Amino acid sequence: MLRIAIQAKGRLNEQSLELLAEAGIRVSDSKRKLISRAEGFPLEVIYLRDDDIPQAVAMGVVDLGIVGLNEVEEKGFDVDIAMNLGFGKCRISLAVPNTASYDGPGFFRGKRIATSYPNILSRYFAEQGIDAEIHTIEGSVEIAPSVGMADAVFDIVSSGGTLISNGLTEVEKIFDSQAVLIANNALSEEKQRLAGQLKFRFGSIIESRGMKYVLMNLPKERLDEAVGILPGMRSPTVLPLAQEGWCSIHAVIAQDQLWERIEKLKAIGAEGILILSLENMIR
Ligand code: PRT
Ligand code: ZN
Repeated sequence: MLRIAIQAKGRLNEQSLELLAEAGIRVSDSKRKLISRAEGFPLEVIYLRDDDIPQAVAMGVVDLGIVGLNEVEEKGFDVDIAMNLGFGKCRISLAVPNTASYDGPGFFRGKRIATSYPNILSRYFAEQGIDAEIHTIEGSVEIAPSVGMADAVFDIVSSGGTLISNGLTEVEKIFDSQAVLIANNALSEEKQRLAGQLKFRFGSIIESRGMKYVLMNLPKERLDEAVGILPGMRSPTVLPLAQEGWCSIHAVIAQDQLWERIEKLKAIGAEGILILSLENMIR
C-alpha cells in the first residue's frame, strides 16, 4: 500500500484528483476526510495543506506527494523530485511599485521586500551579493507596498493580473514552478515498484496531453513528402485504400504544431482529414 499526499483544497487539489482519475484511480469525495482509500490501485490519499506536503514526504508519513516545486524548494526538505506534472505552472518574481525607478537588482539594496518565500529569496540575494530586509508574511503579499509595509514584493505570478491591479511591475523572474510528484527517498522495494507503476501511468497521461491523433487520405505518390511533414512515435502508419493510387495515413501530432502541419498536408493533396483527441500514449 502506497500513501500519497495531495493538497486538501486550493489550486492544485482538483488537477491532482483529475490526474489520479485519469490514471484509473478513483478517490471517494474528500471534502471532510483527511484520508481516503483509493479504488483501482493500492493507494491511500491524504489531504494536507500544500506547505506541509514536503515535510510529510521527507519524514515518510506519506510516500509520495503532489505539490508545487516552489514549496519543495522553499522548505528545503530532502525529497526525491520524481516528475514534473505539467499543471500549476507559475513563477516567483520580484516586483516593484510602478512609480519606482528600477535599474537592476542593485535596486533592492537596503530595501524591505515582502514575501512568503524568504528562503528562495535570500538565496537569490546571497548569489547577487545584495543585502536587503526580507519580511516574511503569509498571504496578501501584493498589498504590502501600498500600505507602506514594504518597498517591493517577491511573490507568485501566473497571469500577472494581481500585480497589475496592485500597481506593481514584475522586474526579475527568479524561480519557475509547476506541480511535481515528490517521493520519499528511502522507499521499500515494494513501494518503489508501486511508485514506478504510478509514474508510468502519470507519464503517459502527461505526454498525451496536447497531442492529437490525425487520419487522412493521400495520393500514394505524395507519401514521402507527407512522412517528412509528419512527426510520429516512429513514422506514420500507412494503410492502403480500396481506391487505386490512394492511401490512408495515421499520425500523432502535437496540438501546437497541428494546424501548420495540416496546412502543409492539404497543400500536397491530403483529403478527408480527421482530427481526434488522444486519451493516452504509451511509447
Ligand atoms: O491552503 P494551502 O496552504 O494548501 O494553499 P495555499 O493558499 O498556500 O496555495 P494555493 O492553493 O494558492 O496554491 C497552491 C500552489 O499553486 C502554489 O504553491 C503554486 O505552486 C501553484 N500556483 C500556480 C499558484 C498560482 N499559480 C497563483 N497564481 N499559487 C498562487 N497563485 C496566486 C499568487 O500568490 C497571487 O496571489 O495567484 C496570484 C497571482 O496570480 P495572477 O494570475 O494574477 O498572476
Ligand atoms: Zn500553502
